[in-house]
Amino acid sequence: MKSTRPFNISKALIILTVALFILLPGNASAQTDYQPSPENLQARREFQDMKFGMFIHWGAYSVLGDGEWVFHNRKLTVEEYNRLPLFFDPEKFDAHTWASLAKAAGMKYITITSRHHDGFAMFDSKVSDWNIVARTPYKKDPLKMLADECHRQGIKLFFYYSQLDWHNPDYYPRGATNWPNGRPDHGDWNAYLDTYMDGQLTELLTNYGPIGGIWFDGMWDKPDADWHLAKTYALIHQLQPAALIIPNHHQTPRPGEDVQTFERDLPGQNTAGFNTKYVSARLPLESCDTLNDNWGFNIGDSNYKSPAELVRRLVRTAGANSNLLLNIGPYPNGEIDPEFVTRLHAVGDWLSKYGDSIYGTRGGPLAPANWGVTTQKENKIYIHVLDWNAPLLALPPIEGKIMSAQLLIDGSKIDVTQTIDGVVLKPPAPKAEEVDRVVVLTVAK
Ligand code: FHN
Repeated sequence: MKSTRPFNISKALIILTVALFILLPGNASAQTDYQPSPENLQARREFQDMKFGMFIHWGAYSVLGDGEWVFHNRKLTVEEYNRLPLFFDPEKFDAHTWASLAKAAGMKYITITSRHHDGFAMFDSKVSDWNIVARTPYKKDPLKMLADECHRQGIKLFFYYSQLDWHNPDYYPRGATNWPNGRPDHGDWNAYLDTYMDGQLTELLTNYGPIGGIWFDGMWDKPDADWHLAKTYALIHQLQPAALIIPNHHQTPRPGEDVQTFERDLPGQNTAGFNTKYVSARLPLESCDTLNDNWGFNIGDSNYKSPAELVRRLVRTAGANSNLLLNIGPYPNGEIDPEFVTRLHAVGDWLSKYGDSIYGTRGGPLAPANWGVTTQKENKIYIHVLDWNAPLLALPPIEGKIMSAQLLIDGSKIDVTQTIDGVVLKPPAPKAEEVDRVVVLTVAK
């Protein structure tokens, strides 16, 4: 029906002003006119196909073996924390070993902290000498070595970048995690974003070859600040159009962002309490979690998840149409805890047999349930039976005629009945050591 209300000129002016403001660079509302390039759209699809990545939290903080928040948790001053890099000397770091471990685990990408909230750059930065090359006895750039090795081994490398900074005086006004650590009560916020942060991002996007993207974290420290997102996002997309912007701000995705990520949660569940329940139907999804309880190396944390838990987590994540980014915190000397290594190998062994039901798939036609989840690829539907002991499994209706049902592990035929009311499967009894009975349905298209 046509509106009979008179045209309200002042309302129109407000709308126009807001629209102009949003479109101006340097605004918090992100890259509103962003049209992902064809390379970016292709990179998003490839990202979804990869399904499993290695998250690495590693920095000067690893030396204290007390997690990546140690600067904040111990309420150290900047002067005190400045001593830490003096004895950070990761002489056992070997990029080949790290990338090979990711590969053996069946992981297709690595996301590593290029700098965490302590602001300490783990790369050769000319923007500030608060970095591993200038301040440590090691004097080398591990990210360069890792980038080169990842390129050699065909692993995509993403850089985690903390927008929150506990060290730089220009991170001012301070945010929710602020404590008096000796920084002056003034600072140049615009310089922090436009010169420091964008300067370092430019380095990361020009000195390390093609990278997978930037994984942002820390905006939640100052949720109402103007983060100049439009400017920063445009810079990244201009430097490397295929690079994906993955923001861990725990909010609804904004224009210019390429992946929606969730922390310690399956998309939409918000069991962690700080994630949004909104799940994008448009963007690839990712969920990150720790292999034990910590992100950065914590010497007192032996609460490792078992291989079966890890596999189930991966399967449930894929069933939720999402990638899993699984974290390890290497030792300060560059070695990786053998407990991580054995568990990652076990997941890799499982993937070498069941990978068809994970890689390249999307969430399947049935909603995740207690019994399990589904994934799908072309004309195959993978039924992941995770927790079901009865002889018959009754499922809701599945579209398309089911031509066959087979166990993925050995191709043996499974009895299947399909009616308009649903599908009934007769899977074999679970084996003691089996974490996931995968039944492959081939569906006529
Ligand atoms: O504070 C960080 C934390 O140290 C870690 O990096 C995780 C990884 O998702 N993100 C932040 C909390 O949201």
